Amino acid sequence: MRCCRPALLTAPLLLTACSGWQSSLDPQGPQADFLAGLFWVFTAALTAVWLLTMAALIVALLRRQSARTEPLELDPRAERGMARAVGAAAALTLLVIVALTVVSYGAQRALFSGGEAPLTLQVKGHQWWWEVTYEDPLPSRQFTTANEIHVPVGQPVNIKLKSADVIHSFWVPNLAGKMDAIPGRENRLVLQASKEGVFRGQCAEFCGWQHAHMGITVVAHSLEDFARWRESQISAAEPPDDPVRKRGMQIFLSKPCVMCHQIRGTPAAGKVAPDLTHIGSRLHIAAGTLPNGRGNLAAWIVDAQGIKPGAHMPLIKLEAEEVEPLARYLEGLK
Ligand code: HEC
Ligand SMILES: [Cu+2]
Repeated sequence: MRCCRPALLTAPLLLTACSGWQSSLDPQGPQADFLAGLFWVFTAALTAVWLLTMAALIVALLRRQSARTEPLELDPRAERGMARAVGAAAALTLLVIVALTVVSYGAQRALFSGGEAPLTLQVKGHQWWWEVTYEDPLPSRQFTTANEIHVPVGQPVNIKLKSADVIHSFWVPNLAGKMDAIPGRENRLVLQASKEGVFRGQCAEFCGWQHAHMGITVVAHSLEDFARWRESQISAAEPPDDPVRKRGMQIFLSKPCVMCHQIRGTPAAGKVAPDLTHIGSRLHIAAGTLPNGRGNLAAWIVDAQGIKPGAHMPLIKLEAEEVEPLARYLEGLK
């Protein structure tokens, strides 16, 4: 494990998995950098305050006198000294609070400043998956996908956050802070990846039974790879060429699947569930719950409720021999 801070700090960092998978202490973009910086400034300042307080407490305990004189005799010089010490401590407290407020305000401003981003996405939270639409001035180049966001490295990406049902919260810790997705409202978040990689995110607002299975994956590519990916997503699904997959497509189109799911290029045009046009190209299925692959696709189709109880995909009656062609068809939708 690569560690990013001095040795003294490695223990807490090991606990929070400092590098790699879903950690705000391993920032991989400017927005996450600001937030991690803020975290370390606060941690350092508050540690110093705590240590000073404890030191003062120890000194006070050591200097404690057992008996008071009766009647109480006050030494005016000592009293003045103590009043000064309390005054200085109060001033220092105020100073620390004001300084931390200013630092935090500065980081907020930096986070929300960014001008026009070249790429704008709409991300809509659903119980319990994410709908992602890539905006384009040309309607024919706009497309929708699910649970996986691809972004070009080194470019700010503007995200418009919405919700279809309850409050969700979009959080990809390595790239940016949290932002709520609220029904009837549009929130904005900017994120940017500094290097290529796959970053995991998570719904961060309890949104019902399968809240914990509402992951999101962000894949950052070089500009050329991103352009290639985008073109492939804009295109409709390739019609299957082998007999098994052809049969899989017929099965899909003859089942209630089409009421909920869309596969562009076929009559399936449902809008209430993840777009499956290029499902075969995604890394995971069911919002990060399972790695993508023919076996898991088959398992999901046969028993979505066993894998993700409460998910809004019902049990659909299939014959045993229908499962394999269906899974092959979906797997081939690259
Ligand atoms: C009543 C609507 C509905 C029907 C009918 C339906 N699904 Fe789904 N499906 C969903 C929802 C909602 C999800 C997202 C579940 C989640 O992740 O919480 C989903 C998820 C999926 C996924 C994973 C998608 C992804 O991006 O991870 C696949 C594959 C899938 N369904 C295939 C099918 C097939 C094949 C059928 C027909 C046999 C079918 N579905 C029928 C609603 C439906
Ligand atoms: Cu959620």
